[in-house]
Amino acid sequence: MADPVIMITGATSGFGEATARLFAKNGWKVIATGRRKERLEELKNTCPDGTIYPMQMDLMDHDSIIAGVKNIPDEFRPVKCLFNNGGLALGSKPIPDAPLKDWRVMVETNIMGLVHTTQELIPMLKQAGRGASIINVGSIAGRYPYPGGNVYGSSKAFVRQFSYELRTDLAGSDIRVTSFEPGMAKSEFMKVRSYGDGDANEKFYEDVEPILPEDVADIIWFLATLPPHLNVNSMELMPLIQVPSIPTILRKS
Ligand code: NDP
Ligand code: 8X3
Repeated sequence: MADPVIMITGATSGFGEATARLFAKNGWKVIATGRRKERLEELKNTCPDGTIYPMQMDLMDHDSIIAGVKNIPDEFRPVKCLFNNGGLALGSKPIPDAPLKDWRVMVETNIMGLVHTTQELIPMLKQAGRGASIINVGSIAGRYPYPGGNVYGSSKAFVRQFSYELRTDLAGSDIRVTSFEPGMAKSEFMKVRSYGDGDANEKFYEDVEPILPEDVADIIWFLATLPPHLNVNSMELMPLIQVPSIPTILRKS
């Protein structure tokens, strides 16, 4: 039987890269996507031969998604698991100081990129048959608001609801759908959020034990290889050092 195939958006860093490496090591083929071509090539060159198909693709550019999917070679078809992971937060300013252009990028990437990729992949996932799955990366930010979370958190709330809508519309097919919602995790997430400030990234994760990309990879492996009659609808994951707390009270004094 042919090796199963996973397509991962945002495989150039963080969760996506760690997941690509784990699946490639465990005998899957991986369609690894992202904008940074040199990182995709590096991934290909450091994983077992023939396991990685690098696909340069911009989630904000619908045409690049269509072209990328159209050009997937036969040996990487059909896709059995779509890991909709690529995304970002930009900035931490509260409303109304946050720049509209950052909001636009988050909506275009986290919402429209995910929707377009899903739409393009569904025919192939149907072909893959029993055991196929879509795993969407939401966030605890989509459930618990925090100052400055505004459009980022809202985009991730969309991901959770869209996952449930997808599951409903795909009922009767073999495709499982999961909304995976992690909390604080160490990747390049804060570097991107702070417009490229690597020091801010390091500082953010000082003195805490966050989720690691390899932890996420293990969970994606668990979800993608569950028996085909099971569907995890949503999974919220926090590091032990992060707690969901009671809503904030603003006292008069
Ligand atoms: P990283 O910044 O390390 O990785 C983000 C990935 O998304 C990169 O591979 C990047 O690739 C890709 N990406 C971003 N924008 C685009 C785009 N326009 N087109 C294609 N790819 C894009 O962060 P994480 O690994 O932490 O983030 C992965 C997902 O997890 C995101 O959706 C994030 O919102 C979510 N998340 C992160 C948490 C955390 O605390 N780290 C917690 C909860 C959710 P490239 O730049 O090469 O295009
Ligand atoms: C990333 C987690 O809480 O930093 O989605 O927004 S959080």
